Amino acid sequence: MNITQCRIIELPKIGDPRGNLTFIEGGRHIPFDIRRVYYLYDVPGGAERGGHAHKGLHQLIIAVAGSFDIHLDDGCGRKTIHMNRSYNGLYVCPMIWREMDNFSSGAVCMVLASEYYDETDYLRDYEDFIRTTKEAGR
Ligand code: T46
Repeated sequence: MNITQCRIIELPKIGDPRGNLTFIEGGRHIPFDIRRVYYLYDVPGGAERGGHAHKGLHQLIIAVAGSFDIHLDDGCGRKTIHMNRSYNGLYVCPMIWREMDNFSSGAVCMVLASEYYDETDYLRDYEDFIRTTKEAGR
């Protein structure tokens, strides 16, 4: 899998004078079934999150409030995406190194994930990640 498969998915948005509503249905709006939801919040200014890849996890990352940057790296190419829309989700496929920074005050990063938490799914060392991508034939 490579970075070209990581893309912004525009989610349904129901506009209303009372406020907007966005919904997500697993397997329908996103290309996997949802097993886990988690979110980052109260992120201090200047903090960085991520700094790892997942071997098999599919994710949708959403800035439900505020904004932040995500830097993606598949071992061959890199791209940075600024997340600042509550109705946009960034689909991240397996074997993508990601780093997140530039969190605005009050930012909330919600992640929908295809699997339960499993530390053995993580590659937390960049050299290890590069070695694994090479072994996989890229
Ligand atoms: C990603 C970014 C956006 C759990 O116990 N359960 C969980 O579901 C998760 C995600 C984490 N944890 C524990 C494991 C660590 O002891 O919470 C601690 C911090 O987790 P992690 O280092 O994974 O946190 P981030 O913010 O660097 O990364 C997480 C996701 O792992 C990652 O896939 O894209 O959020």
